[in-house]
Amino acid sequence: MSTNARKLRVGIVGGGFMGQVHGRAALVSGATVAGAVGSSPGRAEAAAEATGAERGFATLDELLASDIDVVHVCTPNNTHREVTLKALEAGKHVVCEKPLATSVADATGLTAAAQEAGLVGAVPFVYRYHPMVRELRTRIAAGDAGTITSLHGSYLQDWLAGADDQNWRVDDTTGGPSRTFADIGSHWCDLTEFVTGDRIAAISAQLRTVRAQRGGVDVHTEDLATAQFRTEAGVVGTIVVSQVAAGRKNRLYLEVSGTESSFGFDQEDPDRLWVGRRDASQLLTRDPETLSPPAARVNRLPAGHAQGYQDAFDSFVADSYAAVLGDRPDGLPDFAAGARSARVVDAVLRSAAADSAWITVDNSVD
Ligand code: SOE
Repeated sequence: MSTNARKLRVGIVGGGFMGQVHGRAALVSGATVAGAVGSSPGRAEAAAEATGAERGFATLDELLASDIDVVHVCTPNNTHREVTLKALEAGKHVVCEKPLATSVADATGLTAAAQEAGLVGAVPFVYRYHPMVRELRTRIAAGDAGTITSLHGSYLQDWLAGADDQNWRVDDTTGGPSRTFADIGSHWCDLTEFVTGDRIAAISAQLRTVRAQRGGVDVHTEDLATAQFRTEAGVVGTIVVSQVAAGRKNRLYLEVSGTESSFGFDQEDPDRLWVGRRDASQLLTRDPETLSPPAARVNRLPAGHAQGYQDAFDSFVADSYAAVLGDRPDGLPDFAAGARSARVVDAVLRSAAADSAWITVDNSVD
């Protein structure tokens, strides 16, 4: 990964789980985490402690008035637009948690705002940064799959399986109109499009809310979704995403089937890539000696030293900072990727609302 020519100063907005992940990645990337903002002025110091920041700022405005280069937006989804716009207006580059915004119009608007301001906007579709994902992408680009015949997989979690499990993501006023698909289905779709270089063209989806109430409060967001889709190249696929699948913690699985080779990637076993062939299938392990150059570029540790989620996040943040410093790192998920994801999520919602009608995804924009 590229090293910073200059020490960037960054601020983190939000001190929850994701704020902490961003803070660690910023420190690993050599940046100074100059400040953090919490959910209220009284939470400023707690946010600073949680994210490893030098100090807490009572308000976003105070953070933006300081000499930071980059803002990490790790707040509930309904605030992404406002916080990101303010940061861009203050001339700061932005790393904004996904979903970039809760509507296509807002996500598109933020993409345009970053472009017009000449500032970097990055969205952490971090599974792109597992070396074995880059290996898969390289092999597909080289034609190793032959003709891709189908795409399938799932993204399953169980942290909202309980009747009273709660989180701000459950509430559509803070999380947005889609929960499970926008939160994790978005990762799966981004990853699939990233490794295949092919885009989802049309989708037919079903949503289910298994827990109609949580803690006595009505739930308006989906606990799970299933979808079938076809791509621009005419490949067919299916996906199941759920946050109520007991026993599955954060299991994203993607299988690409081809006439020559098939590939299977499991986010909970990210140092391996299954390569299926009719005669001799293989389980490739992450070994920098044998990785293709694009995969080796995001490799962090020697063979046999397990790499995982935080490492992928560290590589993503390192690339975001490299972009801030003028590089064009290959495969950095930018705001356009966030807006693209919003269009896919929107198609899922519209399909489900129309009894699983096929909805065309707007692919007229990049
Ligand atoms: C919660 O569902 C969550 O933290 C997501 O928001 C992340 O994007 C995913 O990587 C893990 O799960």
